[in-house]
Amino acid sequence: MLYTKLKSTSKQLAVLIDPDKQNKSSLSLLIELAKNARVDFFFVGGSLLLENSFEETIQAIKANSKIPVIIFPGNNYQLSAKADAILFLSLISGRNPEFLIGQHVVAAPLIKEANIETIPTGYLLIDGGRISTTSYITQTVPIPNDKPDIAVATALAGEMLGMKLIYLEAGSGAVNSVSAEMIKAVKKNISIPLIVGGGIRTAEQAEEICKAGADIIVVGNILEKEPGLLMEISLAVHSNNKVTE
Ligand code: 1GP
Repeated sequence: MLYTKLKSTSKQLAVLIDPDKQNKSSLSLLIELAKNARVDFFFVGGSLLLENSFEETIQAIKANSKIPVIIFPGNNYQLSAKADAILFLSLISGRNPEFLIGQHVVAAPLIKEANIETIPTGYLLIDGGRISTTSYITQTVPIPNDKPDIAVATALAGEMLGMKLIYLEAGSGAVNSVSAEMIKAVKKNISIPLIVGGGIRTAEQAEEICKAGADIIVVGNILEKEPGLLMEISLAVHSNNKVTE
């Protein structure tokens, strides 16, 4: 069960792969860098995919590494039996029924058929300083970044509804990542693992976000431009584990 690994007390790093943004050679390079940097998970998906390379991407990762692959779906088309698990995301910061339950109804029988681990995840979109693709596609308004109370109440409701993870998302390529203040407030109030992503570009940011209480850090966009940053970001995340390991 991957959920057991997701809820480990160690800080962990997930690399988000948007299949549209990778070609064969950039993907192989990223996989090798991820292995060297001891990345904990690959997340695969995107709010909007224009090319049909989702399955192929997962296959390439599975063929070349043992790092678990978790589907981070933008919609119910993003499904593959080759993945190890899927984040069954409900966009609980929004009020669009399609992304709260609609897509899930369509996907559920297909996920059952694919027989992969399903991890119910409360997905909260936080204002990252510009309109994100996720916000536009889902037609939902993000939680203002200076309103930690709204994030806390929403995350709590997610946990009370039985969700197993909370994901604070500033949006891919966000100008501002989720604030330390909001992360601290949410972490203090929930007892399930907290994932934070969107706009994390440096090791310092990753470290600050871990220290604020994130359990799993997600980095995507910057690695498409500067894959070489992966090692230092990974060291920053994993250095938080030294005392307990
Ligand atoms: C987006 O949280 C992820 O869904 C990662 O964001 O691409 O900005 O790293 P970036």
